[in-house]
Amino acid sequence: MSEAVTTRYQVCELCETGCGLAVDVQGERLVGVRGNEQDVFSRGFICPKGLALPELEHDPDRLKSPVRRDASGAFQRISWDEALSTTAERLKSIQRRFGRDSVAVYMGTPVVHKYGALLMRGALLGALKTKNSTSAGSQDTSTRFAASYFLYGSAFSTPIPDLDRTEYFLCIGANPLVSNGSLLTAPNMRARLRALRERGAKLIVVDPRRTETAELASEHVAVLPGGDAALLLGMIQVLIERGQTDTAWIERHTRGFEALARHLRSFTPERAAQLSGVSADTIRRLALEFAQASSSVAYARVGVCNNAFGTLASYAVDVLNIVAGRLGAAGGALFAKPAIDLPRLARMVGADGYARWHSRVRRLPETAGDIPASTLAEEMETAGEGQVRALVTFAGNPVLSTPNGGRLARAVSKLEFMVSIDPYINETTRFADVILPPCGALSEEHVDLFFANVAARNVIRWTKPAIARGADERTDWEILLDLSYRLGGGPAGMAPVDWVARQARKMGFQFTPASIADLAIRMGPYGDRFLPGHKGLNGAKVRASEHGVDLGPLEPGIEHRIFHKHGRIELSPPALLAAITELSSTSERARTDELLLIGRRDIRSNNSWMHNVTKLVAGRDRCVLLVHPSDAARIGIADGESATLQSRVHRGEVRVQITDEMRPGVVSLPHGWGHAEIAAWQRVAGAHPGVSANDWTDDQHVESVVGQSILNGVPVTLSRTGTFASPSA
Ligand SMILES: Nc1nc2c(c(=O)[nH]1)N[C@H]1C(S)=C(S)[C@@H](COP(=O)(O)OP(=O)(O)OC[C@H]3O[C@@H](n4cnc5c(=O)[nH]c(N)nc54)[C@H](O)[C@@H]3O)O[C@H]1N2
Ligand SMILES: Nc1nc2c(c(=O)[nH]1)N[C@H]1C(S)=C(S)[C@@H](COP(=O)(O)OP(=O)(O)OC[C@H]3O[C@@H](n4cnc5c(=O)[nH]c(N)nc54)[C@H](O)[C@@H]3O)O[C@H]1N2
Ligand code: SF4
Ligand SMILES: [Mo]
Repeated sequence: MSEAVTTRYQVCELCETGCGLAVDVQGERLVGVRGNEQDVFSRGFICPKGLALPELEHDPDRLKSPVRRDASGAFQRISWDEALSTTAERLKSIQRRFGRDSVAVYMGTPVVHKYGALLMRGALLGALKTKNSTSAGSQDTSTRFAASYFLYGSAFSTPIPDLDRTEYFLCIGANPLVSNGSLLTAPNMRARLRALRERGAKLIVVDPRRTETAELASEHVAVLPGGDAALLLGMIQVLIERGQTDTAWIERHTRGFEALARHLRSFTPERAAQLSGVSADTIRRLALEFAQASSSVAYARVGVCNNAFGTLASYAVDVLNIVAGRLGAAGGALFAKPAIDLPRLARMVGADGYARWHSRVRRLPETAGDIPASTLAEEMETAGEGQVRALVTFAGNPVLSTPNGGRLARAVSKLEFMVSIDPYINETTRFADVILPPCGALSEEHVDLFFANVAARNVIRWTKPAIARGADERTDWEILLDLSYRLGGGPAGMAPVDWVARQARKMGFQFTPASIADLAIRMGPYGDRFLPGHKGLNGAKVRASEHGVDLGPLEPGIEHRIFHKHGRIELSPPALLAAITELSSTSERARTDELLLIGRRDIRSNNSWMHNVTKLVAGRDRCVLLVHPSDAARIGIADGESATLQSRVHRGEVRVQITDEMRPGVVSLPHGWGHAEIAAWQRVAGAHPGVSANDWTDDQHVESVVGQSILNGVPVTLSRTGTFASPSA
């Protein structure tokens, strides 16, 4: 007789949306995943990636135990104890000989999705104490972090659009219909954006490509890649000049407005038009519409964060909201009030800051604890004190996700030692000496942490593991903690606390993410503060609510997210006034045969790592270069042909798809492909290899405030294969 199917409730951690899942289990085997209709946050929504979770969990190519690379390059199974002790000894030995900075750390996106990993990442960093620590965040969010740090005094003060109430949504460099929303955790974007249009509100999409989101919009503005800062500053200047700013609000809540206004004088709509590729009339009209709508909000994401003026543009988005009186207002940009107060937690553990240290070779600044990922290869290749000799990657694939990935692969292959915490042998981890694979995400608890700070509704969920893990499987945080102890550290990453934790551990007490989360909830804005009989929240109460605890809609107000000692929003931070000056002296792009390369995401894909699931890669090839018909005609290439794409750092073949979705002069290639090298270890991905966009992006071309990689707006030339494109000056 077959066992009965039971349903358990979990949260999907594959993307920022965090949909509630109903997980059907037979015995301990996962048999199906559905959206959980009772989930207080997502109310049953689920996307194709969530539905593919069983295939992902059961993927036969996932590593189930630690492995070591032997002399022939093959991976051999080893025990946890051997893997962890080898790793700790090698890392310690390298740091003893070459100093702390000789070990670099790269952490990828999944770290931010998992509360245990996020709370324990500090343990590893505290044990290693290297300044060469970087993450995927330095590829997509450092600019946003810096803008918030300057404006509000915390990198983690992140306003989000009040989508469900706004009358005017200016969506810039984001494609929420495909990404499901980023720094905007709101399930079911399609329904939300449709509802927005149906109630008569306007949706304006600013993007060099007519995206899936733009198809739903009232208006699509095809900006030039990298042109957003100029466009936004031009709009702000129009509002100042026309007296359309909210003077009373500005006076009460901000400082530095006069200095900003002086700096913006030269940003007339005509000047902004030259730099943004959007006409002066459109800039004027958008600005006035924005100010005159009964409510409005501007929001920007990856297309803006990782372009040439990413910090300035991220700051300008908020300044536009601020001068129009939209920050902290219903239908404008609101701050969440999560049960675990992320900005305060980040300050406590030292994760918040800017330029507290710099990279060795190029002197690029740290932002929120990360130096830019684009420094990795040069730090490995450049001899001298502090040269990187070893690498730890944790849930990342920098060879495919960071600029000039080919250079990074060559540098990584020459390291003295490398360890990766990852379930897959991927384009990066294939160089690791040791790989430590975690159990599947559904075998871990979930607590809403990072993304609750940018969620469209205040909720907290604490779910139990939906499926049991194998006896020899470990969670990410257990791996991090064990390794940290072996390196001489502990769970906090702070010497005195770690010393106490080590003593407590000898007596059998284990510091866990759960105990930290419980503490953070109890001391948070809804917490019981450890008072007996108090109605507030604690970990046990949250855990007892299977479908989550609803804490209500976002509320107007900004006070809880201003961390400057003076208590006001800083509108004139020197670094940003300097960036305005830098932008205003930029010259208009000369007309050449040069094209600008931008990225693209796909609903069934997630960066580089879900291409080993058949149903997520089936169908037509998605790793194609989108080219406007006028560019294709000029170059002489036909739809479906292969052509040669060349940048400063790379020349290679791509398959072309001709479409008028693109702004002329701009081409688009998705990142995260290029799996030919790993066909032996990821059989499905290897059969759908594609090419890696980051072979063409440039590690030496970075944004000026935080040094974030410029992954959107990379100069390239395209030519018929066999003909030679002369590189543009
Ligand atoms: N050209 C270009 N490049 C880009 C971008 C772009 O738009 N254009 N986007 C950038 C952005 S936004 C990002 S975030 C980065 C992403 O960069 P990365 O984070 O480096 O890349 P991912 O492909 O997300 O890699 C995730 C890795 O984590 C592993 N993994 C999955 N789940 C778990 C888990 O539970 N535990 C552990 N330990 N490992 C796990 C996967 O196997 C995979 O190897 O790429 C950036 N690169
Ligand atoms: N299905 C799916 N979902 C994902 C991911 C995924 O890979 N697949 N990745 C996840 C991750 S790590 C992140 S960070 C988020 C990203 O979430 P989003 O930012 O919403 O997603 P992108 O598709 O990168 O959107 C960037 C848009 O910017 C446009 N763009 C490029 N350059 C410029 C420019 O200079 N100016 C302007 N205005 N626009 C520009 C691009 O055409 C693109 O449409 O998505 C997350 N969700
Ligand atoms: S949108 Fe899809 S991938 Fe993202 S959390 Fe929801 S189900 Fe998971
Ligand atoms: Mo990202």
